[in-house]
Amino acid sequence: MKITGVELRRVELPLVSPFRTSFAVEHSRNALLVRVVTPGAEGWGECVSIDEPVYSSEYTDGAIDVLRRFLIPAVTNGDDVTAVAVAPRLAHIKGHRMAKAALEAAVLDAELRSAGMSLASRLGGTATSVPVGVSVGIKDDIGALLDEVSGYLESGYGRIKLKIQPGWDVEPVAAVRDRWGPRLPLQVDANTAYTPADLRHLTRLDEYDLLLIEQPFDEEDIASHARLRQISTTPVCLDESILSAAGAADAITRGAVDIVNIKPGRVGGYLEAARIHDVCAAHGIPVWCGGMLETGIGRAANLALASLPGFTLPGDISSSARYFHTDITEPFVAQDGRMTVPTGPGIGVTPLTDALAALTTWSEWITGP
Ligand code: SMG
Ligand code: MG
Repeated sequence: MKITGVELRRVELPLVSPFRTSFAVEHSRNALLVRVVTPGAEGWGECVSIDEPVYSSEYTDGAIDVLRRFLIPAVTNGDDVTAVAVAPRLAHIKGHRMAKAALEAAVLDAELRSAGMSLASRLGGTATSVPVGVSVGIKDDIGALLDEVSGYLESGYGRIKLKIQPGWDVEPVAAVRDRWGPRLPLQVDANTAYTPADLRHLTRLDEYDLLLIEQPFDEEDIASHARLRQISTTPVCLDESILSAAGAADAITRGAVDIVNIKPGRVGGYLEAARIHDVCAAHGIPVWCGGMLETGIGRAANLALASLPGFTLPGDISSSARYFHTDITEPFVAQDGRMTVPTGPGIGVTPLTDALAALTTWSEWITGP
């Protein structure tokens, strides 16, 4: 497959309410889309970086720069390209996994649309629908938190994830347990907000029977996650620390992880994400699909990934309406805590022309030499 050109496009989707984590408060999602044009089909990918390098070292202006100067030229140099060849072609560029993932996703989508095969089938997915949960940001007070959780439970989500940070951890967890009881599937995510000095404090969460605690410590601090596993009964899940299948194998070997959150953007693409799934399955480690407030483009592809058999825990794949007034694709809707996996060729969805045009803030068309 030859690539005629690649379009980078920024879209701005205002959030229905601010989303606060231990590292930022987001008011709108400035998503970066990659559209790969080939003679046979077009393909779409979404770069999950955010505006500032506060979740990881990547940020969207940086992703645009590295795509434009280094990544896109490596696939538009006139040679035939296949999706499996994208990562090896980009391997000489260090890091920038989110940017690489978006480009690979777009090439993969174009390839699959030409072949008439769905991404779910390509990755080895088996489920036709997957369990999904919702991620709840940090609130000003417990009352506001309970109101928001209550709304999500009424909408039918089957699992709640609370964002936590020092000063907002035991109290919100206790309040949610108190209100909805021990059977509500509940988990927490700290986005690296704790230090090794907090190890003992975090064991206070054990009495609330959480599904997991996600990434309490720095992404490079594998040792503290291993230590927490030794002193706590709450399963430890890694997000930011896992950047590759080799890294997942290493964390498992070092006894640092019970469960892995797989985000295709964080690990360099859907093909590497599927390899992490395989490594975890081989070690009996359950996985689930993380989220980065994706538009319908990224959400569709995440559903395909989550249809693989090792994805046994609900993904951070909520309805479009959880974040956006208007999505750029037909909206995704969770029903009874599940979402349907798209079956059409490629990712199975395409942006709606009018919505895309209305939300676009910038675009650039890049062709080969
Ligand atoms: O897409 O629902 C979603 C977001 C889920 O909490 C979520 N993601 O660390 O897992 C995580 C956070 C990162 C969000 S930063 C954009
Ligand atoms: Mg996380």
